[in-house]
Amino acid sequence: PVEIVPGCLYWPGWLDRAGQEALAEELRVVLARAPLFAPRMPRTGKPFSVRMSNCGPLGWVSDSDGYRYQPTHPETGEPWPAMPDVLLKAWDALAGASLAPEACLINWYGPGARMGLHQDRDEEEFSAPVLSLSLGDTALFRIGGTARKDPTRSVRLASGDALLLSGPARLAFHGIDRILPDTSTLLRQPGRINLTLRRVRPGG
Ligand code: MD3
Ligand code: FE
Repeated sequence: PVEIVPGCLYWPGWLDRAGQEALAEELRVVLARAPLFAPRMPRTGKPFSVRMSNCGPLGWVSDSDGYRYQPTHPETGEPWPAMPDVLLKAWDALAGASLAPEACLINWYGPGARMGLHQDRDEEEFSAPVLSLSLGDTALFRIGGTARKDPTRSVRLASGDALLLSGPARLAFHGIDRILPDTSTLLRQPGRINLTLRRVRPGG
């Protein structure tokens, strides 16, 4: 892997085309049971441009009550579907000896969607890494340091790329500036899916 900033390891093309297609098919099954929802900003109620769902024991949601992890879908009330085995295998291969991931957040970016610079701090466990897998159109990803004003670097995240955030990068500011149109033929519609696998609660 390539180290983008300290603690941010990047594997371009970690999944080959067949692996990407297999994962996309697994996600169609997951999303049929846990449909994408439109999260809203806690204070303003403004919708995110990214749509979301989750799989695994816990899922990240955001509404007027705030950001949190919960075991059920905010609209169906059903438990999140199980994490596909290919995701657990990716975690085993890249996240080292960490305990199994508890949450996989599924972010769907349509052509105009973006995600502002932020830190991920809704977990109780920051010592475990976060693993990201990208599918579909390429994203312009930006990552800096633990202060918002720190300098940033940009990386194009393409379909099949993996990113592992640990140590000093776990609390780094990061975001998605834009999606580059017509950069992948994987998905049935223009856009991008990003998966983030995480531990949420401290483990034993
Ligand atoms: C750096 N997702 O879900 S993935 C998120 O492409 C999120 O959907 C973006 O930021 C996306 O919170 C970026 C790469 C990523 C994921 C988690 C991180 C970078 C990270 C956590 C800490 C630091
Ligand atoms: Fe994030």
